[in-house]
Amino acid sequence: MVNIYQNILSAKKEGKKLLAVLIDPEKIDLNSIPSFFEKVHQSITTHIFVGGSTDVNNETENVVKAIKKVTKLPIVLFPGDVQQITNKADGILFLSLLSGRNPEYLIAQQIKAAPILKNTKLEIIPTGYILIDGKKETATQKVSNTKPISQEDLELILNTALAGEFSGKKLIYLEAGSGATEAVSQKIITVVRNNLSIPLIVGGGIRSKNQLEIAFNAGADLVVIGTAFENDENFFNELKK
Ligand code: 1GP
Repeated sequence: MVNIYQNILSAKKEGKKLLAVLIDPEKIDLNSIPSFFEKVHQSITTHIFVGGSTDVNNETENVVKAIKKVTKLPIVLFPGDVQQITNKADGILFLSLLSGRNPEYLIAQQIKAAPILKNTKLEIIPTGYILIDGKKETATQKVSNTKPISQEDLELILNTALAGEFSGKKLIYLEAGSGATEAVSQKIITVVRNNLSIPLIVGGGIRSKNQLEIAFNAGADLVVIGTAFENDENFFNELKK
């Protein structure tokens, strides 16, 4: 059995940086998965995240099954809502949208998910999810009907991350939103990292090796990249093992 969270903790302790490729079930073609994963396996990718703000065709389970056939990397659900839960994955980021004030995404979706998760063997990883302004209105914003925190409001970002840790979240995820024009700044990552004990995930708008290194060097333990790989699979060549 994979122990996703323990592996993240060990990597953090050893200073080994982790990269998750985010696969949006609405955007990937099932037939392209084997060739896509040939590239994934040649790269420094350590995790596969599957999810999106919406999944209107209920494709998540089929996509996870197809991925499972071609990889041994841990598959972690990153669901936009309760409909996207499938026991075919290895784990789930059990997200609370801490930056927002919409009870639906703070606790109501989680209550709906509870009886489903109780009957799965998914590793459940409580995650404080913090939406930060990436200078582009994102799907998460629209679906959750919440506002992101301004990148200028460092104090609110830090206090939100700390509140997450103090309420027992095992991970904090700083999210600029898929396709963000401005990724979470180096300064924000550094300040949050220096004050947090639990592992830190950063994602949204990272589309170059340089940006990835900036995020890692600033203190992100795990970086999530989706759009850059969707737009150009050659990006994997820049991230070879
Ligand atoms: C979005 O953080 C992820 O939820 C990844 O964002 O698609 O911009 O890489 P990108």
